[in-house]
Amino acid sequence: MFSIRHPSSVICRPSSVICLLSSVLLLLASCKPRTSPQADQPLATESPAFSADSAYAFVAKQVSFGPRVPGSQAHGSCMEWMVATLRNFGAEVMVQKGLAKIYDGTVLPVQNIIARFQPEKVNRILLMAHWDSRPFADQDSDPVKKDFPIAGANDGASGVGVLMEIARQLGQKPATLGIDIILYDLEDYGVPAHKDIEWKADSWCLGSQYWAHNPHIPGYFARYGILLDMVGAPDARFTQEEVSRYYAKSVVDKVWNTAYQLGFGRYFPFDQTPQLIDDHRYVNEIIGIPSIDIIHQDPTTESSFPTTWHTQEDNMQHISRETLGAVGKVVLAVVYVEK
Ligand code: AHN
Ligand code: ZN
Repeated sequence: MFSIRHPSSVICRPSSVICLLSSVLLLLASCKPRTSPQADQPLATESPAFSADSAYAFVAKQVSFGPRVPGSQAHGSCMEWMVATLRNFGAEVMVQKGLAKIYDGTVLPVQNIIARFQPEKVNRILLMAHWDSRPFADQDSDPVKKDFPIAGANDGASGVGVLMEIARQLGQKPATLGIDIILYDLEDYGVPAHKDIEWKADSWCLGSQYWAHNPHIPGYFARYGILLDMVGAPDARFTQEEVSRYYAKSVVDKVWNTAYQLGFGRYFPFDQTPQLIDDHRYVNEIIGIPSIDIIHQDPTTESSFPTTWHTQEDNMQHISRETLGAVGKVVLAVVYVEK
């Protein structure tokens, strides 16, 4: 027989200070809040096959325009491509145009892309991502690189790429519910960290704030919303973020249990991570549609985001077909199970 020992007792001599420290760290790590999987989540039997290759190609296509910085030619060309492609997949597409004030007071146009499948249906699900890319690489370790815009392969393009592939599938085989896909502009124009300017929460997510105050249909509602943000890294871990848990716990449970049952538990651990500012926050707070964020948070980095976040390393070299596929298959399964 053997007894269960605390793991640190295996490797430690009790007198060592370092050892004590590492035991405390181990203990803390093992105490991080977790929920647990439920294996009775109903699974869609008729959910179509999500193509990870296709999603990857949609990410690469966006990046090929160059950084989609609001006001740039790449931004305009990418928008034309997204609108035409979504129309081609059978969606009813509109571009919501407005104005928003960025952190320094400059007023910029907002262009939110709204693609509706089966717009006549009353019961709807809202899927979201942001399509703009950050004008600065303010988290890059190289000061020379900070003033240049990022490729945003993960931060922006990955979420849009997965939603474009979902749109392609919805066009071929309609879901039972109506689906709205909103691609928000101006998510990533928040206060630059490398300038001496005070950080302001509301300087982010200007496109979603605009939409939440001016929905494309007065009184618009959906059963729930799912936001995809930074869903392309090879080592991505999608943890249960606090705003999502607070406003939409049942959606969090549904998505994480579906991932577990489809065998994607490695990407969707049942770990709880702190709140963050992202587009879902305004959809929850202003419109009241219970919405979650599927976002890669990394508790080991100072920013809490992946190491390529807001750096020049956020490029196609750090995009994984497998991760895009895991996210796409989970979201498709969730969408197609709804009646
Ligand atoms: C914060 O920086 C607190 N939130 C930003 C969320 C984000 C930026 N997602 C992508 N880029
Ligand atoms: Zn960003």
